[in-house]
Amino acid sequence: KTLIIGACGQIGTELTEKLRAEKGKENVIASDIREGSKLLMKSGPFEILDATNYDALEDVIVHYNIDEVYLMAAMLSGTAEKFPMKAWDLNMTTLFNALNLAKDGKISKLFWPSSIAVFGPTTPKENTPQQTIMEPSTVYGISKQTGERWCEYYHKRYGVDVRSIRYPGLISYKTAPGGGTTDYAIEIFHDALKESYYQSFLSQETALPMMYMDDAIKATIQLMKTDHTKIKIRSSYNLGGISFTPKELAKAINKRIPQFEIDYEPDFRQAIADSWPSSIDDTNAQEDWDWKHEFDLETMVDAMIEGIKAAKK
Ligand code: VAH
Repeated sequence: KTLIIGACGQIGTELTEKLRAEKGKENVIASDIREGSKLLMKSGPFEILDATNYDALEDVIVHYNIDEVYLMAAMLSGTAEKFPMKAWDLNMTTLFNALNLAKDGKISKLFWPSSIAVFGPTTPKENTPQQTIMEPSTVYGISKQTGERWCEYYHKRYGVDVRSIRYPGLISYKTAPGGGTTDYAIEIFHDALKESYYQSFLSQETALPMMYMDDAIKATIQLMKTDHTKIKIRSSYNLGGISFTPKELAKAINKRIPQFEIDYEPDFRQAIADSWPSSIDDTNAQEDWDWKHEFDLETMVDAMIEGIKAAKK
């Protein structure tokens, strides 16, 4: 059986939906620190769980006979700058608890999300390679870089089957964004449809690596299904997707909503975005587990606008 920690989050919500559709809802236990959407709560087993508590996590693993875990709980880049020590504790303690349960044979497979936030201002910005300079300047990025080092250590030293992806900014409409720097690319759609206006907290030329959520979920499940002999990277795989600036995104939205207007008022998150790459090379994911993203900027914009309109009905 599968346990999703952080199932009510931006990725967790859609990951739970997809895994329940694939594995049967009784085989996928959703958990989070608080309850989630009505859809999620009524579509299968749910546990209130603080995964920083080892005993509480172990109880759920034993009670449901869990063998694989998706650890999706974390504090994202924007919020983590406001609460550095809380972010470090949440992001690292949950990872150590999951890694130690795997080391002790209590679970057989673990997915843990990293992020392009592991790269910093000294990293080459264009087509950032899998192995390169990594001097992250955010608490969130530091926690993800350190987490990658521990995942690789636990795999090499104890044979733990932990798999990871460096997600780019993820764009979706089914849950509210969770305190990230790339969240402008989500908020912009809701505001464009509500009031044909959006004030961007990033400047117009800030290019960032992005991906539509359907592609990110597909990649996550595809990596977890891949035969372990094909997995060459046990820190975390680069995942590229698309790359665009707020200006390019606004232009694509204007084609669908001609009256839409945008202003730019960069806030503290501009410095975070400036420290990240603008595009990512994911050749290793393509070669090791046949990764290929499907949504480009235009199809992502259509999917978001249609999705938000449908959800309003
Ligand atoms: C954030 N959405 O903005 C997350 C992600 C690459 C960005 O890690 O913090």
